[in-house]
Amino acid sequence: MSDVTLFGLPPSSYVRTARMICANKGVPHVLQPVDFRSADYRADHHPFARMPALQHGDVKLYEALAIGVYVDEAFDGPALQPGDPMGRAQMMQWISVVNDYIYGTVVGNCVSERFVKPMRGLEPDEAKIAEAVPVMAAQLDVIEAGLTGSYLCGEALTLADLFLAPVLHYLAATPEGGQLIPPRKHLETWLNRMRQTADFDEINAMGPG
Ligand SMILES: N[C@@H](CCC(=O)N[C@@H](CS)C(=O)NCC(=O)O)C(=O)O
Repeated sequence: MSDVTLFGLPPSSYVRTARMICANKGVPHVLQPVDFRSADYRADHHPFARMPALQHGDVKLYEALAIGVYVDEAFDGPALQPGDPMGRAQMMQWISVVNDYIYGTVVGNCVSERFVKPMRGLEPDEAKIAEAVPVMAAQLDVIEAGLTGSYLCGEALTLADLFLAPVLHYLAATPEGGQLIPPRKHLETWLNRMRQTADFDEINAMGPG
């Protein structure tokens, strides 16, 4: 039995990424809900007050990519990183794309407006969402063009897919995603393929987690 603990809240897409990495590696984990703004959490797990963080014995890590590389390399199971330099660089490129471009637009400007604000009793900012639509369309076009195989880096599932999937699964549940995703057939097929991966439905359940 593994003793991996992930710290975070279930709706967080980066927590979902870390959980999907564990699930697809075949590493059991416990999800420990946190008050990510608390002084204790900052001191013990994440000095930047974000989620996820990981603890495995004496190992403590934060940042989803660091967690993903650790879980992939410290445990037996299917490799979640390409073995060749170009493949690995391509995987890192996609992860940077998710972190630096996709997450901010899709989660920051659309998903948060559609799901998080209403949960707090606030109205979504329709102008902000409308402004994000063409930006998301252009970003999704890049992914659509890049999806020449079954996964972002060819025929094997990698960490890159596990960074992107929770974000686009959220987007798909918005009216904007309902318009933007279906015409992009490679992307839609990929997302449906990702929905078949280990524990996807449990980890990516909609609604307040
Ligand atoms: N660079 C971090 C980003 C993590 C992150 O932004 N997580 C979000 C949840 S999806 C968070 O902690 N948000 C809390 C906040 O923004 O205050 C990583 O890769 O782990």
